[in-house]
Amino acid sequence: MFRITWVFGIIVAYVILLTACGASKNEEVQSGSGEGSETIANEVVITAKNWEFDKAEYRIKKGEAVKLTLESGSGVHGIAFEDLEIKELRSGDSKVVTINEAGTYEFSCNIMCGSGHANMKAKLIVE
Ligand SMILES: [Cu+2]
Repeated sequence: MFRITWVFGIIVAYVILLTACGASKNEEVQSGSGEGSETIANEVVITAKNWEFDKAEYRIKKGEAVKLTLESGSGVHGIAFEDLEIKELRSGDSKVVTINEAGTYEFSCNIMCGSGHANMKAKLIVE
């Protein structure tokens, strides 16, 4: 009998702990790539052309939903991030992302677009 009470006590404590953590974390985690339901605070338009991006650095705030759009100035390009889930964003594509960790995320063109392809790199700075 003592043992059952003890186990039950642990379960109750665990559930309370889970609920407490879940409530505070939820807001951050929820904002993934959902569309429509959340307000998009920011939009970042990355313009790719032969053979560079319009900026070397793009800045966003951590924890905020940002719509990333890739546009093409000339040529056919795409972008992929090394350290993010975004592995394929093509010209005309948009993706809503929320990055909760500050840092510098490098991306590069992921379509073999010609002689300057290897130079097509830029950074997304999350602060
Ligand atoms: Cu390329």
